[in-house]
Amino acid sequence: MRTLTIATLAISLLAVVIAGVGLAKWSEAESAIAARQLSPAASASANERIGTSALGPSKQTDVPTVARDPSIMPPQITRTEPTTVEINTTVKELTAEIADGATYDFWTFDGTVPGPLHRVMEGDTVRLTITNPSSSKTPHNIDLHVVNGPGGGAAVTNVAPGETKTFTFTALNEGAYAHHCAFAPPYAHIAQGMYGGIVVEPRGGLPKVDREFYVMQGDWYTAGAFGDKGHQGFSGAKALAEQPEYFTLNGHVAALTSLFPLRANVGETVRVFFGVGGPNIGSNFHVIGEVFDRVYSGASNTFTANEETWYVPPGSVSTFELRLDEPGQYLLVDHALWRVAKGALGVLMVEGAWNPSVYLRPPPPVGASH
Ligand SMILES: [Cu+2]
Repeated sequence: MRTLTIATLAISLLAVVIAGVGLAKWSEAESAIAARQLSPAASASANERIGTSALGPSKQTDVPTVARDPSIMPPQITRTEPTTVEINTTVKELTAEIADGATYDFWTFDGTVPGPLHRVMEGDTVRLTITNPSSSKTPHNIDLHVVNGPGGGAAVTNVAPGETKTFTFTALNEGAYAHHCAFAPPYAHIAQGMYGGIVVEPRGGLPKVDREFYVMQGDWYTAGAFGDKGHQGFSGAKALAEQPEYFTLNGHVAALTSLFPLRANVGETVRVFFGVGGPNIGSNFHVIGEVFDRVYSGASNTFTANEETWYVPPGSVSTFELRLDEPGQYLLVDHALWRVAKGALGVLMVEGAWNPSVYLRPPPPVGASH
């Protein structure tokens, strides 16, 4: 599978800057990405705290990756009357690459990390059916943070391999919410990738936007070090110490850079549902070179206007809206920027005409050909 490394992306983006297309606040990302080039001695020193295991060869994969395309979205709600919505979700335990040349045993909802984004309206009755195929190795369930009731659904959805269960809830509260597997120990199931989002829109739906995206950050505790090739097992010691080797935006280190970069056009309004599966580490979500026009962690009418960086804790989804004013490449980062060196990076590619009234570029050097 062809994937650019983060360092390669950094170099290509730097070339874009030199070419004069421009990338605001580049130095922030550049310095964080440069951390990727730790000296062997520095890497060894960092690894000594928790330890790393030598890896066996990569396993045969069931799918190349579990990375989720952030542009695959359920349609926006336009109706005004509540209805009954059926949600069917199937557990899939899959071996796939978490980074180039490094395989991992994922547990997922419906084969991707995060699982699909579900979308209902305030007041809807939701009938959710979860299936755990007989090929699975372990039981699972689903806890949806939008549910009002013990366990958020987990208590009545325990499914052993080969079982299917259904429960019904009413979506009382507008907002965007996380869901996850809570089968004991829940932190282990989340650490394997079992999380996703559900949006409860107000009656009549959220304001129309030109594009929507769905992104969830996760932290990963692998036996080997970041970048090692081979099969990465799960390290409980690193998880307990909250020392992840990898961060991902959508289930693969390169998911939102080379696999599925976000794409939009100048003048468009964009809504990003950004969540954190965790299990341990929240995200300080920031888009380098843009200001969020509206951010809301709860109901849409509680929005904060004009925000730069917004903390999204583990087990939560917040909504970010922005209007795109200039073309270029905008990096999505966790602004605890060392995490970029471990994979907490995406890119939004924006095409269209330059608007010098918003961002005036310096003239090219004398003698330059352009
Ligand atoms: Cu599970």
